[in-house]
Amino acid sequence: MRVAVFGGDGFVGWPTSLHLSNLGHDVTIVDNLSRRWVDTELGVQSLTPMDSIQERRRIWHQVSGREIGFEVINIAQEYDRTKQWLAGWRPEALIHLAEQRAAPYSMKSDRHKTYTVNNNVNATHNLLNAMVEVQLDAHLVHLGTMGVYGYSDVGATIPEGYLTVGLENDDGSVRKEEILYPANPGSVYHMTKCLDQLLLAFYAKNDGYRVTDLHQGEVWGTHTDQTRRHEQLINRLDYDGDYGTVLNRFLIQAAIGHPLTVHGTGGQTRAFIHIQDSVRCIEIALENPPDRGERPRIFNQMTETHRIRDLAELISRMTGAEVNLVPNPRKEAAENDLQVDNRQFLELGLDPILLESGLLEELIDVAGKYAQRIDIKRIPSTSAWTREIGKNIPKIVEFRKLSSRAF
Ligand code: USQ
Repeated sequence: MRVAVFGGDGFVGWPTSLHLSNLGHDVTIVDNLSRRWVDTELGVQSLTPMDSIQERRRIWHQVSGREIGFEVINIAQEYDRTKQWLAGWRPEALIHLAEQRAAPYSMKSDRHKTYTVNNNVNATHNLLNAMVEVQLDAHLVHLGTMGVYGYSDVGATIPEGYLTVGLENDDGSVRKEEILYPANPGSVYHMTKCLDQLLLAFYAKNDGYRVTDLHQGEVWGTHTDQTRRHEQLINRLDYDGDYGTVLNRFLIQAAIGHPLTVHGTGGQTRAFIHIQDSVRCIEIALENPPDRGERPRIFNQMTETHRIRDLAELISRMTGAEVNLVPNPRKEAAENDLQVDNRQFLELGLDPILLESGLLEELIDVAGKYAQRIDIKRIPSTSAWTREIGKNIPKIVEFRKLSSRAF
C-alpha cells in the first residue's frame, strides 16, 4: 500500500515509517523537520544521537534494501503544496502525526499556545480539506491522545471514543445515543487534539471519508525491532522538562543518578504503551479501516495504567534512585484513578509489552550509554500552567545529590 507518514521524522513517526516499510508498504515521509527546530529553540538535544532524515533513509536502504521517500512540506502552512503532493502521489493511506505533541511546550507562553493551535488544527484541517479537493479515496489514521478524555475521576471505565447516553424526549421517554466522549483537555496541546476530533467527525460525515483516531497514552521506550537494526537508525529520546515524558524521564534520571522528579504527590494516574506496541497498533489500524460513511473509528491506544508515584517507587527499587516530590507546574488533579477500555486492539491481535517485560533495563542502558549528552539543567519542568503556579516553580533547580555514577 502507498502510505504517507506525515510527521515521519518524530519520536513515533520514525519507527512507524520503518515498521510499515519493513512490512512491504511503499512509505513516504512528509515532514517540515519542525521537531529539530524546536530542539534548537530550546537548546536541548535528543539523548540519543540522531542523524539527518536523509542519512537515516540511506542507512535504512542499506540494511533493508527498501526505499522510504521524503518530502519537506509544512502541511499546516503550505496548503497548496500539500494538495499538489497528494494529487500527484495519491497515497492509499495517510498516517497523520504532524502535530506539536508536548503539553509543557504548548503552555510555555502565549506564542507557544498560538503556535500549537495554528500548527495542529490547521495541519489536520488542511489534510482533510485537500483529500476532498483532490478526490483522494484514502484512509486517514490520526494520532490523538488519551488526554482528550481528561483525568477526572468519574468512577467508570473510559470507552473507546463514544459514550452511550440516555436522552430524555419531550414525551418523557428515553432513547439511547452514542456521542463523542465529552472532551476535557488539560493543556493547550490536549485541547488541539479535542478540536481535531470534531474536524475528523465532520469530514467523515460530510464527505464519507474513512477516518481512524488513535487515542494514545504515554509512549515509553525508544527502540523497536527496526531501529535496533543499525546504530544510525536509533530513535530520538527526550529527557528535558518540555518534551521528555514521565516514564522515559524517570528511567533516564535513574541512569544518571538524578532524583526522580515526581510532580506534586505523584497521585496522577496515566495510561502507557511501549513504542513497539505503538507502531504495531498503527499497523493494525491501517489494516482495519472503517467503511465509507461510518463515523471515525476510535481506538484507545494504551496497554496499562499506572500512578506516577508507583512508577517512581518501582524504578527506585530497581536502581536505588532517590525520589523527589517537586512542586507541580501543571494545573491537574493531584490524585485520579483511571480505567480504560482497550479491547479493540486486543481483539485485533495486539499482544501487549508490559512494564515487566525487561525493557525498562534496556532504556536505562541506553541512557547510561549516552549520559554525557545530558544537560542536567534541562531536566526540571519549568513550564507553568498559570502565572500563579509559576511563582512556585523555580526556573533553575540545583540538584546537590547527583551520584558519582552520573559523569
Ligand atoms: N510528571 C511528573 N514528573 C515529570 C514529568 C511529568 O510527575 O518529571 C507528571 C505530570 O505532571 C503528569 C504526568 O506525569 O501528571 C504525565 O506527564 P508527561 O509529561 O509524561 O505527559 P503529557 O504531558 O501528558 O503528554 C504525553 C505526550 C503527549 C501524549 C500524552 C498522552 O507528550 O503527546 O498525548 O502523553 S496522555 O498522557 O495520555 O494524555
